[in-house]
Amino acid sequence: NPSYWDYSVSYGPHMWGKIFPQIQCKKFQSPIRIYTEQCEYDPELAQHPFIFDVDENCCQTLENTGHSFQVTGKGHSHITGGPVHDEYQFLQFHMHWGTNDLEGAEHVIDGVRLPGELHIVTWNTSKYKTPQAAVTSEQFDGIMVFGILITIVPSDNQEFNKLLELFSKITYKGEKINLNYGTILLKNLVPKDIQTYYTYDGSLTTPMCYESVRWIVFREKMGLSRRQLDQLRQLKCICKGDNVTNGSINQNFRPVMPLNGRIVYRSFH
Ligand code: B30
Ligand code: ZN
Repeated sequence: NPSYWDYSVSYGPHMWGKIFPQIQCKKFQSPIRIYTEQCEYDPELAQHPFIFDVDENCCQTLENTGHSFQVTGKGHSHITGGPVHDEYQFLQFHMHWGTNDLEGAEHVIDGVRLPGELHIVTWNTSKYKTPQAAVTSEQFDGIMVFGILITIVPSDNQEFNKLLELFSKITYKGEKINLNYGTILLKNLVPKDIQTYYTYDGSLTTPMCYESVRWIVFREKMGLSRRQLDQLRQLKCICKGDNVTNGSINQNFRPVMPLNGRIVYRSFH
């Protein structure tokens, strides 16, 4: 398959530009390195606080996409505030992690690479008719992705455990289940402080790497235990029955991309 990609040596991030020549020419890619001291403090951001008005019914399916797990939703959410003055709606969340605890996050902040990063993807319902139109718009207001970095803590994250308990049903690529009303509460995965963040214009971190993203990287992190991170590494990037020895998704992050003169703003002093 000429449009196949993954995170391996042959089909991974360093080959994406060869597999999809369009990606090679793009200049405003994600993820990036962020240095707090080099960011520009934008006092305007505090004038438009984020409001996450998300319904309990917002998370509807859980699937193994072959490159991560993904919880998808529909309707039932209104996300406003922040740098773009439009209304956004929850689309999906997924995560990136590594083979070990020293890697996995996509954004590197002040030189530190954390073991994982959760991405909450929302699309601009004020300007676009469909999520697809927003994702492929190549306009930085198309989608807003909220990045939440993961740190290791001694005890389990209880809300995240509800998700991990269902992983036995989505071990293989393509497996998908419906979530009962209220099984996963998006509200409980969002940090307490959503007003302290970094923000910049960038791209999807997976092919086709469309430059349609206003990134929001929260300063507050999410704690997961070592055991919980190990459970993520058990998910498989192969289909059930495929004759492959390992096939685990044990590394699904893209390396940092050049800033190319972009300014990263911060909402805090
Ligand atoms: S990320 O947050 O920058 N990692 C998409 C959204 C956010 C990110 C990456 C990708 C996205 O919407 N991709 C297009 C849709 N996908 C299907 C999917 O959502 O599961 C197509 C694909 O990539 O083959 Cu994976
Ligand atoms: Zn992502």
